Amino acid sequence: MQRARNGRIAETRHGEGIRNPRARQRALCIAAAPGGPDLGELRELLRTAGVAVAGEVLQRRDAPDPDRYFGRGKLDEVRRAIEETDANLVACDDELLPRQERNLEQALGLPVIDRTAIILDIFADHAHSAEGKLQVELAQLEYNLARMRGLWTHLERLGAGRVDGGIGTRGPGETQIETDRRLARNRIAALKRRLRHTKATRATMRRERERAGLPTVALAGYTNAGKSTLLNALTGADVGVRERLFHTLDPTTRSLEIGGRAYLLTDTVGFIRKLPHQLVEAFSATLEEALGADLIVHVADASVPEDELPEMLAAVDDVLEEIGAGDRPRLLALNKIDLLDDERRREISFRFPGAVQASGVTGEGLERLSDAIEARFLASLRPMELLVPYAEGASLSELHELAGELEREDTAQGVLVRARVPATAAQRFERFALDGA
Ligand SMILES: Nc1nc2c(ncn2[C@@H]2O[C@H](COP(=O)(O)OP(=O)(O)OP(=O)(O)O)[C@@H](O)[C@H]2O)c(=O)[nH]1
Ligand SMILES: [Mg+2]
Repeated sequence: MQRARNGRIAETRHGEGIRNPRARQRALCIAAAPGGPDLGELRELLRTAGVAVAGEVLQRRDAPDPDRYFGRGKLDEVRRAIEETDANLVACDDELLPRQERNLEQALGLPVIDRTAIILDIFADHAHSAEGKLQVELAQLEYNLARMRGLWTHLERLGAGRVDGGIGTRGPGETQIETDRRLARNRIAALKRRLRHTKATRATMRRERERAGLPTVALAGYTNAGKSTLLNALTGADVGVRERLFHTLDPTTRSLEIGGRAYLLTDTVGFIRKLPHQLVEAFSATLEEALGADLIVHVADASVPEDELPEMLAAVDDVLEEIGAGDRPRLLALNKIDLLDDERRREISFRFPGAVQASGVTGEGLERLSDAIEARFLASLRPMELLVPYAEGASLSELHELAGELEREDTAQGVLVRARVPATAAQRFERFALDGA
């Protein structure tokens, strides 16, 4: 398994997308959770990764077994299920500790993959841009590095436990792993350098956009909620839309006109429960930038089962918090309402009174969504009273662009201006503010 993983990394390094590397794999899904696990999402992840689902073994328990994920009795059940279903792979709904994964593989005699490995695989398959590929490779390497360390201590234990040939068995393996780890670390450092470089390029572009003074809006939300569909419907863009998870990895920005003012609308990568932290970290630069927007429209799929909606909303809130966008102004858009009957629509209006209900497919509610975006923006404008010296003509014309309508009066000291300025730009004009303004 370890070798297979390393092989996978070597392949992605050459930038070739691997089509359905797990095709013809038949997974037995396992999960343990206090409330009784629900495997719908794991099945969906596997389907996206091209793996067939052979069966499932679930256990209601407070916390997974620290060594083997399941207890011994449950493992017997898994063994029987593997025979019955002819599975050739075991897929776990949680991220496994390297130790748990190794012990499970030993106990079951089959490769074991965890939720994180599956999500990383999907991301590797869906990454198109140079930056996206770098980010995914970085996340995969970080994940694998932890596993190599696990394997290393395992070999050491194995060697130490054996009386004859202990040193002999330990030496080569350890050397190989040390070399692998060193290579992985070098590669991680190189990837981080290149990502820092792309981040700097993006920062320049961002400054240019800020100079243009356009308010920015980011679409964020659970994977498959319909963010790209909404971007397309609102701006006439043709971003790819598909019934699969993590279709979008790279942010796309398009302009959108509401009430005569241009806005920049950005589509972003989808989130999921238990999103691998390596991915959050690898994508944090792109996300930070997109989600530093004037407004985050949190897009949610209103057609999911009632009890899942709050969980999905919370998962998105958690990631936003984690990447430092928790305090951005937020607007909730409940998408796919075309799939709801009147009763359910009333229920969700009652539960989420501040949210906009919309459908990116039928176009229903899109005007309400645009109006809500505009209202949020107008409410965020800051009234300012400024005295701009005649020598600062550039600032004056910038103000005209940003604030649209403004009152101006020529005085001996300069131009006296009363304007409503976007909060993000207000700082640049503070030096002209009159006392008490
Ligand atoms: N019925 C219905 N389906 C929708 C609506 N919006 C999106 N969909 C469908 O939901 C699926 C996912 O849509 P996307 O726009 O790709 O979702 P996304 O949020 O961009 O997903 P990721 O990029 O994977 O995170 C597609 O099959 C869409 O056709 C909607 O308003 N109504
Ligand atoms: Mg998308």
